[in-house]
Amino acid sequence: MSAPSLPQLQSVFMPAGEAAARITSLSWVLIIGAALIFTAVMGLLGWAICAQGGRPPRVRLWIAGGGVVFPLVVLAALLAWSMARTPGWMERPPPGALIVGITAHMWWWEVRYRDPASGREITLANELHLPAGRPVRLGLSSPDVIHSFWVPALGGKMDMVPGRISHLMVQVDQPGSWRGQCAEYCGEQHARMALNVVAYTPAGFDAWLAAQALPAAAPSGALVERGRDAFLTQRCNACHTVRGVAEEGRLGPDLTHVGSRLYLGAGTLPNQPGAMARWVAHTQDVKPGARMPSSADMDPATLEALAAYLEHLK
Ligand code: HEC
Ligand SMILES: [Cu+2]
Repeated sequence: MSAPSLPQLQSVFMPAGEAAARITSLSWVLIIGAALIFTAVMGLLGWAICAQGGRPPRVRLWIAGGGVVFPLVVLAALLAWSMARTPGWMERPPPGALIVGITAHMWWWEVRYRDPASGREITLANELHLPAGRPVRLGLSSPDVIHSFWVPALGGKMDMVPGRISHLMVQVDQPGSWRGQCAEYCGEQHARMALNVVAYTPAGFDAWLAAQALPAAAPSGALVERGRDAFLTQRCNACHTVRGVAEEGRLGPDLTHVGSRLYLGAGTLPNQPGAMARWVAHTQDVKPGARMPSSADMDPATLEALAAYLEHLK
């Protein structure tokens, strides 16, 4: 389970799996076909403009052929071809599929797994970790406004509508990492609502999941211990859960393993040294409107301890 690199690429033209590749080839057919038809229509238009005066020959044939028969044939062929290429396994998950729940919030993603050992729920934020070569069924929902799940390399895009659960099957062929983004305007920080996908080998995924299933790491050293106490005295637990420490907070991301996250704030800050303190003290400068208050007047010693504690939660 090597450390994943920060995913940058976000392109439908680099599909990560079979279903996505089908959508990409369909896109190419549409783009090239539309370009050819556009060129032909412009050519005809030029011809009509140049040949001023007089009726062109066989007007009815052009109108009926170009206006009715041609679009009917092209659209019917496209419909049949795209239906034939839509995988039949979209409706029912194949046996052995991994089930992952994703809830879109303003403006971050909550991602839930079941621990196969204990059956308990494992919750993380803004990252979707997958085993390569295994089908994954996503259950998608939203408690607030309409968001849209879109990781271009995985193909497909699915609206996340309040009060409804939608499903999407995804599968990647190889380990790697890709970037996704909320694709339905959802308010002030819609642009900072990124989702990163990381795929492992099957064994690497099992190791990752087992590590995520563990409760928060016990503090090692006085600074980190003070940081854990500050997490409680500063009432961070009103909104955040750290499994094994405080488990009631549900308004913000689960922080049990926040130290292992690639980014903070849904792609806003790379999770480098210093990022935790900056996020906590200056939340509203870093991500204005985010539903977490800044702690700008926290005393520096407490902030340092708190940041050390959060970084320690690998
Ligand atoms: C009113 C609820 C609330 C309180 C109180 C709160 N947070 Fe947050 N926190 C949030 C929300 C909501 C987010 C997600 C913001 C976003 O990305 O848009 C968040 C995000 C974070 C993140 C980034 C997590 C990630 O994976 O992106 C960290 C770290 C964090 N909070 C730490 C703290 C600490 C430390 C405190 C106490 C000083 C605290 N929070 C207090 C609601 C809260
Ligand atoms: Cu959104």
